[in-house]
Amino acid sequence: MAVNPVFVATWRFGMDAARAGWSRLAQGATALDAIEVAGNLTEEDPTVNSVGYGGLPNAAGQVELDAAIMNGVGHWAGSVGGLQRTRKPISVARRVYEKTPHTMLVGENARQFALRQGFPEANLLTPESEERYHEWLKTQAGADVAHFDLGPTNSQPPKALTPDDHDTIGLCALDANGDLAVGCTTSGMAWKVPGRVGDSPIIGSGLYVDNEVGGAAGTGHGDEMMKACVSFRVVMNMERGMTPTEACVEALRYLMRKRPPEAHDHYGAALIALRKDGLYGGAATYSGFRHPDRLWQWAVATSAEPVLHEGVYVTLDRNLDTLE
Ligand code: SD4
Repeated sequence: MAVNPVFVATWRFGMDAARAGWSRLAQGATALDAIEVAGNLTEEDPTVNSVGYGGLPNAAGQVELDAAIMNGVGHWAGSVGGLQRTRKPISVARRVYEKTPHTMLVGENARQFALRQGFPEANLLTPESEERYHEWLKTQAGADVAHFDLGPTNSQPPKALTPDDHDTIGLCALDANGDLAVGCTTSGMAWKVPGRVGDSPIIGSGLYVDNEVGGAAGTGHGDEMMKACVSFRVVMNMERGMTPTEACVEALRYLMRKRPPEAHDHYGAALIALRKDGLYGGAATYSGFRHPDRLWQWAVATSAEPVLHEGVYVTLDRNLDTLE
């Protein structure tokens, strides 16, 4: 029996991805293909400065991309970390699982793999992202930014997010066959320490899907989120019978419970989830994403025109649907 397709994407700019993904699903595309198309759309948009071409660089001025794709059918996953000078990283991630016996490739060797697969070498900096990098450099007072550690160490509270730090696109799709796929693609945190890989390409952290249960994807402070395998937890919560929203809320609370309060007062973490039956949901930490410049919004398409959702905002003991 044909299922009504659903496409869910993180953030307001995910509206375009949701529209493109859903339209593919409506034409009969698989969830996996719809995820790739929607991911590419965002990666190729130079105005989105946190994903793909036009993404903000690391402290050394290099754009390092993280991306992953996971197919519910066959439980396949492919992923790339720290990929430089290559456009469409989610497509490279798909090639990793389609063309190699492996799941994740990183750094220069991931780039060499992409070249061999026919992805041309590309400059990922736009004039705008380069200018913003030079503006940021001026604030660093001549430090050797390519070699120093930025901000507090792991044993201290995480650095509060700035608007530059967020906006990974996380994607969940349910196709007309009732199959699921998920994706995640990002340039990661702006001005990160060179070589840093975030949660987005880590299966179970940035994304996870179980074709019998549902899928999930995350955005926010990856160094926090990967400590709790949040996407895996969301899917396991749904398997135990929670709704997608309840599953996201519980996973965020788990992360907050595990980390000291001074840590979770500072970070933003947000999750989307899509269940096998088409029910969807999302949630974010109130402390990180309550700022008017950084509202937790996510796009859902169940028909040609997606709808923008906001919230649920979560503290350790309360759910707050919208800003107070
Ligand atoms: C990272 N999770 O690299 C990404 C960044 C992000 O919203 O999603 N920010 O940590």
